[in-house]
Amino acid sequence: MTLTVRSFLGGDEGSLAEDVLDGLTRPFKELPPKHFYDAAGAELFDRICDLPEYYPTRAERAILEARSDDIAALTGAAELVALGSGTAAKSRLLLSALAAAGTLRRYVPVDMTEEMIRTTGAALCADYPGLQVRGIVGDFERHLDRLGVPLEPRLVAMLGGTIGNFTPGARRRFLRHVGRLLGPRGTVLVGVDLVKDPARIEAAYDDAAGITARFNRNILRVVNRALRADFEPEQFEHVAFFDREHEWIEMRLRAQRRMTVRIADLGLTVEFAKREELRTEISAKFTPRRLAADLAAARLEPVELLTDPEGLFGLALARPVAAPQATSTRHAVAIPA
Ligand code: AVI
Repeated sequence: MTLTVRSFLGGDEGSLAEDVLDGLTRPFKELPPKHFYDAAGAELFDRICDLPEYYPTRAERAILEARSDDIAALTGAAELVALGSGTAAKSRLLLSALAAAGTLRRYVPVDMTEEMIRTTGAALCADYPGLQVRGIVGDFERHLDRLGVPLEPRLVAMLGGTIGNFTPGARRRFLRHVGRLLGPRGTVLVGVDLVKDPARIEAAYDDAAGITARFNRNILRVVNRALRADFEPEQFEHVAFFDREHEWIEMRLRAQRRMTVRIADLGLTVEFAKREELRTEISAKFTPRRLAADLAAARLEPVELLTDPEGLFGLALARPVAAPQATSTRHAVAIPA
């Protein structure tokens, strides 16, 4: 069995402190969404994925179930890099297709949780004989350069719609960075939630059971625990709305009353006015045109945009601009230039 795991998280403890200092001392307060995901946040997110209102997970899975063989044929990948690999449930669909096509040699999961990488890595080694698993414990926003030399052709997958949680500039920079790591024959597969009826999108981020509201407030619990702060999460109301101009969902936490919050480890006191809002997440929704513009800005060219039958979600396959053409038209939606 060839499972190796390297961790790059050692000196990164400062990231939350820096983000809190930066984000809570601005006139419009903001915290980056990556801090939702402690153990409780990850569990709440898993529950979100099963909610009737939250369509992205099911739609993306439907695409992977229907089209992984096509993705394997188009990419011919020997190496699958999964950014934010989690339990590898979706990666398995790609791994099986690549194994069936006879090209699969290496799987590189990148995730913040070492235990998850070790457990899933061991299971994958058992299920896919001969597979090398090289786990990277890290934050893919900061540790992308640790992927090492590609085993070509490399396929980098960023599933789940996580790319939508980046601000537009960061999103393009990130895609450009990924593009540089692909090698000449590499491809990137990005999960993108598509623009649709705003009511449907808003329901997905404000479910009837209140799980997303708990997930949203959890970020305050993370700050309380890690930085000895005294936020009262229940005193913040969950807000989720679709911003039609930017075509993104915004999640915010709205103070129910005037509050003074002490963050002991930072020696910081933060004032909230009654009804003041703290932005905790944007989740961009894509049109084919916007996607094409982002890919072009990242020096990537579209190969295909695969969608589910309802057209809710897309998987965009792209390659570096200079790479030779791969073609397929089956069930494809053209991405306008
Ligand atoms: C992880 N990410 C793609 C999710 C999303 O839909 O933007 C996070 C999420 N936030 C609320 N619900 C789910």
